[in-house]
Amino acid sequence: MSARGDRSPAPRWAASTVYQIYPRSFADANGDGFGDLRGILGRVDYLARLGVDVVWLSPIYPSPDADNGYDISDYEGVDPRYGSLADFDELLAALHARGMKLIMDLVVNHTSDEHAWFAASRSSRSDAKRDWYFWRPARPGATPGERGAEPNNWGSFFSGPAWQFDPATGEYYLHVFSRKQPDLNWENADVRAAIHAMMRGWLDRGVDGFRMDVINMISKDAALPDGPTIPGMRYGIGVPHFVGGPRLYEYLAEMRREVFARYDRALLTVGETPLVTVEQARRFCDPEHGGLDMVFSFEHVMADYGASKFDLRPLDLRKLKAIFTRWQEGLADAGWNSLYWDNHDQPRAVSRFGDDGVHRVRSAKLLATALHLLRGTPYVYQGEELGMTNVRFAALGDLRDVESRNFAEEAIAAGADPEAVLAQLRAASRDNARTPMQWDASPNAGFSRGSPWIAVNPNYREINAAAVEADPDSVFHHYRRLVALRRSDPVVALGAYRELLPDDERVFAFTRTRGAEALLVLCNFSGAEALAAVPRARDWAAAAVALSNYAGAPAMADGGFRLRPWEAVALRR
Ligand code: TEU
Repeated sequence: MSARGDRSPAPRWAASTVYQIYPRSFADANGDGFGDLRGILGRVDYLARLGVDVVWLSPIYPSPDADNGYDISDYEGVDPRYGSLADFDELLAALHARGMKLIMDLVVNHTSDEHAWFAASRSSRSDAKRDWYFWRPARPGATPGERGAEPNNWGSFFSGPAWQFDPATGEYYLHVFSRKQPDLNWENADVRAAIHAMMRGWLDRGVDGFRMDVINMISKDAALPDGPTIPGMRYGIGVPHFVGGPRLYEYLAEMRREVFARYDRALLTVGETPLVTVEQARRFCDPEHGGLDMVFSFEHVMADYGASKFDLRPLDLRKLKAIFTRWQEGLADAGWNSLYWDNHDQPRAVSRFGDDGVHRVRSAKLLATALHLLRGTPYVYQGEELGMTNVRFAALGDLRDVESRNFAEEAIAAGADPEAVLAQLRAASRDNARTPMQWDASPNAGFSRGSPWIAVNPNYREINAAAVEADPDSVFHHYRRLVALRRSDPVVALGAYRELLPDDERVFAFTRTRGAEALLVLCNFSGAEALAAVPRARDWAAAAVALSNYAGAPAMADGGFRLRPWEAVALRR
């Protein structure tokens, strides 16, 4: 990365929009029911029409697929189900030819248990790669392999303990995700060097950067101590001992030296950092520390959590707004925000924060407006631009995701009512985001001529890309306008953010200003009319509509603007 005068390297991506592709569910060219690289290749013009600047590919590497490719068995190849390295090169060239960049998913907190490194590591206690993972004996006095004998009390994100007993050598290995995802030991310099070499390999191939999976978890407290416990919870909380760990910034500085500093073209680096705080985000983006362009924060997608991520509550808009405002203000002079509602881990935003019934189109556009007119780099997840919705899964057996399935299994074993568990997963399962992209009204939504690996959402006849591209008033064209506006309008890209009505329960109102230019953004997060009582509303009476999900500006009323149901409007002065 080239040196820059200012503290924050990120404004480089201020005018850019990123599009996330989840390859297994995007487009299937060979009819095996599974998306592939040639399928994506057939849709690059669609991406160009949407106008996005950067494509992020979720993992395409060889994988036994315990976690849909986030369990990698070979970092240097392409899984044959996705195609070949030659297909990859062709896709990269096709994107570059259209002025788009490509970033890869970098999943280096853990490998698959079927990676050759782990196969060697587990083969014997004296193997040269033993120390590449975390191997520990049973708790003193406990019988190895028995319940409660795990080296510490941490639970896995995907249910059960974070340790798996391996009878071959009589020890346990650590996996903070599934047991098929053993954690790499970054304390070992050879591990780090192997990862750096792999990263250089992809950059030499021409990729433009990385989305770095759970990168804030790579440094663990070497003592691996027990975590705090909560009454009623079966496992301790390991998070304080492995999120934002002691050597994290040192590892990132080394990665910058060994990898990124060797390239003089613009590379995009975005850290996926669950539980990250504003302070940490500033540090991640500081060239002297993390050196990343930006990180994904999670607070806004946890705003509706009840007791857990599987206990979603109706959104309290004030809480959501306070989170956005804290992040906007906290990264105003350093660091840079990543802006997202949807990704492959989140239920569909229009179902969760909007209204996927009668107001689906309007509320999908509102969510897009509220997010894309913030300061930061927006990410669009495949299908979001169609207004794709959650799925009404008929039975637990319809779910494919390891997190959802393990959760259901554990909850039901503990006595939960299966119907209640299904209801929880309908709202919260990651599979809501993972059903096939809806291209048209033909069978399987035009995703595949075979049998899709997960069922298509039955609403594809109404909600699909062919329909939205043909309709100038669609969610797709609204996203297209937002992407274009960000590129053409420095107020959108760089303007300062100020929130106006923090206590309003239904209206999200903010301004973006830069010199004499200003935008006023008003979003009514409800299906009823709402008064946006912004201070000095009259000053905006003659303002032009820069973008709206209704025809015409909202009516002025005493003390503000009268917003229609789910109305989202940006006024320019
Ligand atoms: O996710 C990290 C993560 O912590 C969560 O967002 C995750 O989705 C889970 O729901 C926690 O409860 C990343 C990837 O995006 C995800 O798909 C992978 O499963 C995970 O890491 C492991 O690689």
